[in-house]
Amino acid sequence: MKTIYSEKHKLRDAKTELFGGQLVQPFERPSRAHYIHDRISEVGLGPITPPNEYGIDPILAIHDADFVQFLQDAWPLWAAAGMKGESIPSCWPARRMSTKRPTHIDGLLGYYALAAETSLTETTWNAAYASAQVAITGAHEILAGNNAFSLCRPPGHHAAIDMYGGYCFLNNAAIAAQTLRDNGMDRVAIVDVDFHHGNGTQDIFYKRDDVLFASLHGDPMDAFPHFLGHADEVGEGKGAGFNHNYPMPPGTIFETWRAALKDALAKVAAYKPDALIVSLGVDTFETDPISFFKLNSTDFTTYGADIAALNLPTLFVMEGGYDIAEIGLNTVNVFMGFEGV
Ligand code: SP5
Ligand code: ZN
Repeated sequence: MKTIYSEKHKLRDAKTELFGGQLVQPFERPSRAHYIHDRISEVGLGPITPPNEYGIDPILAIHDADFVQFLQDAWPLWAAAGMKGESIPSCWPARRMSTKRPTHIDGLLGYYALAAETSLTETTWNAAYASAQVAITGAHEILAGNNAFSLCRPPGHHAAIDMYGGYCFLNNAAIAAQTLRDNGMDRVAIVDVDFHHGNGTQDIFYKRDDVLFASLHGDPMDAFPHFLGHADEVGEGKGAGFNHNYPMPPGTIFETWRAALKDALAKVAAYKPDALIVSLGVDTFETDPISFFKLNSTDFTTYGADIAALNLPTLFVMEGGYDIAEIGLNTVNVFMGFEGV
């Protein structure tokens, strides 16, 4: 299987993440992609190639133009306001407050952020843009009849139509799905196996029946993003019945998780999509520092084979995973299972 990878991911290298009341080194850091890249080379999974340049239009097919402009303007505005650290939101339009879009950068950050842990930096936009190109290039591999892995970094599944956060800025998997739709595919399914609920992807496709979304994740009662991902969120309007959430409690073991995956895959099979996109986060691993599922390394191989059994054109898009020493092994194990090696 071919991997698409851009060196530009290194431009996303924030120094700060708000975690437990302290500013710590971000869990989502450049070495994540390096470990995955190295493991792919080590096992000889297939060629690793840079993305093509598809421009801004496929991004604007998913995200609001004012939001995309904000991602580019935020750092210059922050710096011009004389701020000393990285760009962190500190206030929000909470219940019964105005939804008018403010002009001051502090207001804009609260307007477009869904969480405070994700600092913006001078070159974050450049990395997010390159990550989206990696996803779009992967979608074009699917259109050409090949399965592929888009080694996206920064990740994307928390990014909504007009919101960033959860280490995500542009929704790479959603942009890839829309690329498939805009190039002749009628139905696309997205299965999100990252530990966290894919709130952004759900938001984007919630009222649509042409992209089915299923997410397995830590129950939002206990886990980020806390405010979306419940089982009763099933889609709206035309989209009713095309959104499937599988929230699971702390300590969930593979047997339970795999039963949920099989249920989700059965729904995908019944939908008869032209292609499958897997939002692949390996933060379900037992020693992930911010998550609470109990998958071990061989479980990733097992579920890779479960996904292959669908026999659909499949694009894997990288999302989370923060036990960095094991991220290469766990990610590539999914592909080993998928390819039956
Ligand atoms: C792409 C992705 O995996 N994003 C995850 C973003 C999670 N950010 C908030 C994490 C808050 C974690 N609190 C964990 C407490 C652990 N004891
Ligand atoms: Zn995650």
